[in-house]
Amino acid sequence: MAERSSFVVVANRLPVDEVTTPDGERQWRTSPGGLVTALHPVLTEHGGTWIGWAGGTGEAPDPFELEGIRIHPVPLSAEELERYYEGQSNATIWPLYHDAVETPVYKRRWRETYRLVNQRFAEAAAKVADDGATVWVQDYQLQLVPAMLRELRPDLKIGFFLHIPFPPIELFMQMPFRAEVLRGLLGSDLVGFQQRLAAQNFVRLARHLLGLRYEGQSIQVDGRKVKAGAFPISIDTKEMERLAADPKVQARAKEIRAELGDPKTIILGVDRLDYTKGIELRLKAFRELLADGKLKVGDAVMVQVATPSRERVEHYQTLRVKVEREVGRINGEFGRVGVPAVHYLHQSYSKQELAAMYVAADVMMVTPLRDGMNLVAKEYVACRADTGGALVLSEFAGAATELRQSFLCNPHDPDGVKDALLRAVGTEPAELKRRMRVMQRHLRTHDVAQWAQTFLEALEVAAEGREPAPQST
Ligand code: ADQ
Repeated sequence: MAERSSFVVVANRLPVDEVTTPDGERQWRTSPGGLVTALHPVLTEHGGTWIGWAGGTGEAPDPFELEGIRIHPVPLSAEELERYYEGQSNATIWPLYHDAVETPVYKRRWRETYRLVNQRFAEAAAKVADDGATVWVQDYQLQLVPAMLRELRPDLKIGFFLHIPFPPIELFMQMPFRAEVLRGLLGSDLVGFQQRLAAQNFVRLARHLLGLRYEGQSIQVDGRKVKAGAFPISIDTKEMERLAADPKVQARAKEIRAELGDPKTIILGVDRLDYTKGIELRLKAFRELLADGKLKVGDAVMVQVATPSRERVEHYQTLRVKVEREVGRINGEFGRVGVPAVHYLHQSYSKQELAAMYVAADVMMVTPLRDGMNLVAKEYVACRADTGGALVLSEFAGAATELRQSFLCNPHDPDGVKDALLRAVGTEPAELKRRMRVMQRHLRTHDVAQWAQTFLEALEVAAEGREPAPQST
């Protein structure tokens, strides 16, 4: 039998990409990402395994080792990908958990496949986990895994972290298999959320839906205690600061400014092309400020990077059309030959190029209607060492709890967004630097490594204290 691991991560995606080398050879390499960076030390120290989907459909590659991490691919068929991932995960749960800003779609066959795929992930984890191992399950695609895994392996310490918001009871109650999802999560010893409010929604829901007792953030389930808590995720702050200070990145930032015609103000948006991110309302605020004469083309330019995302899901196709229409409208009305008002880039970029954009931008607009955290806001702050710059940030992003020195706005109020953008543009550089420094200091101590460590320590405590809870009467 293959060696087993004392630490296992279970996530929808593996942190690897398959690439073709110059001599035409297919090779795996780790994909850059905060989660893998944060967990890499823990994984290598414990001979850890990462279980997830490798991309592609059909048979999965055999397990292999890469940079000290054991990689355990889980297969998905084309139909499973459509039903479990695009359907149940991204057309049902994603919109529902984001305040139903788009109408969730409910389909029985999607739920059935979600269950089946979650069972496959749970079985893979049960197979590779050593006696008493720690298993950390990630995100909304795998909410049934904790209970399925506990059923198979009651000896394990099981943690779950939800990267997206957890909705209030009234919304959660819409979901047809709501009790099953909740019981799935309650299979954990510790359930982590981005926000305290989300953890509160969760414990209240446990009482409302299943009649379970709770004390503080601790729920009593079948004679066990399940803890809920807030663990706001963060970025690799040092790495981001290092990138921003890199002379090549600095030079590229200057070049970007020059390419944009050296305007007074560069306003930047960087998001996955997702309807939760508030891209349209940001464009609208910019258009109205141009129409009001409060901003002028040439003085101010907007750059909107919209990373391609979930392109086969209908909500996303509609959004793309709407955003591109709005960009066209603004440029049509306000642009001049060779001087567009908005530069729209539907592309992926390297971390270096993104850092150069952050360094070049005077104002960063992060205006989601709802967002678990929003790492782009944190990345921008980390890149602005000593240079100031302004962050316009939605109150509905998890990051708003921490980044209090940003220009906060309510994205549902167009005038509020316009006002925050104008204040950001008009604030004195000294004041901007002061605000940025406070936020930077926070990110230096609250980085992604600290996030992972805090969660894993809390999981240890939660699982240690797994003495039978008093039976509820
Ligand atoms: P996302 O919704 O994907 O994450 P976010 O937190 O902003 O949102 O992370 C996006 C990441 O992708 C950032 O690291 C950013 O640099 C990168 N990125 C964006 N555009 C890119 C581009 N064009 N090219 C390359 N990279 C790009 C979900 C939740 C969030 C939560 C995170 C982490 O929705 O609320 O903060 O998980 O928990």
